[in-house]
Amino acid sequence: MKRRLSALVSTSHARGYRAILATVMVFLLQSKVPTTAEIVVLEEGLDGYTGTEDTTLYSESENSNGGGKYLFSDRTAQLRDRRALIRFDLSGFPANGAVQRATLSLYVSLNAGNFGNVTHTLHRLRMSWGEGEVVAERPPPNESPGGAGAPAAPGDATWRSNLFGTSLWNQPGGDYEAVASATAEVGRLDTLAVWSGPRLAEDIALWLDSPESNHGWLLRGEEDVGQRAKRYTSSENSDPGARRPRLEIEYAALPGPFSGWMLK
Ligand SMILES: [Ca+2]
Repeated sequence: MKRRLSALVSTSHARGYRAILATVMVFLLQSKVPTTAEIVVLEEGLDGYTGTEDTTLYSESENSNGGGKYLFSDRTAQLRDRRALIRFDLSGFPANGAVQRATLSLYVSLNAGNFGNVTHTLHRLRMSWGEGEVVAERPPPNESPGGAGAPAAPGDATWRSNLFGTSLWNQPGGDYEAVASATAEVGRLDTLAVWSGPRLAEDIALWLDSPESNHGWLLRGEEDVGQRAKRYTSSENSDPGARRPRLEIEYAALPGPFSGWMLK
């Protein structure tokens, strides 16, 4: 059964209830009382959800594209690297939820040379960053899809800055966990790229326990061969047929009076 976020749950309450939940879950599992599986779907604009932040880092400049309708990842034909950042606000997640599975899907709207089977990895970010309102796409006659970005505004994330004009990453290109949380073989134009696996679910569980550590993920390619860059639709995209970034979280929910939906 699918349910979607419709109200915020107090973080402090959530922590307290989660501790109780852990104890009760152990009891239920030992006593073989069935729990129900639920799925939360987070997608910008879906059922009023507005918690997605996403942008692109450009290796050759201090450009950004936080307000643009596309995200970019991997190496271009000019041997310039792009990395996408994406974060979902989880503050409305049910307090009775024990995360079992997480899946991120992104829609491929263009790829250089239309190469398929390009490996892109998601890495948990270790530092906060800013999504500004810069829009890099330009209409005709100087049309541009935004692949080179546009000059950053204060507070934007760029290749060197987590917050442009205020602070820098410790490592240019973003501070992230070296071990990938998930890997996907990304296909061609008009396909969905899907990341999942236990480490992705562990990231979600970590962020639910420590909301201040939720800086989202960095998406990068292998960056070893040119013309492998992919263009994905961002959370600002409203093109017909395109789909915004979607995070689905499957969790075990306690039945009866312990239901987190009662905490609204
Ligand atoms: Ca954005």
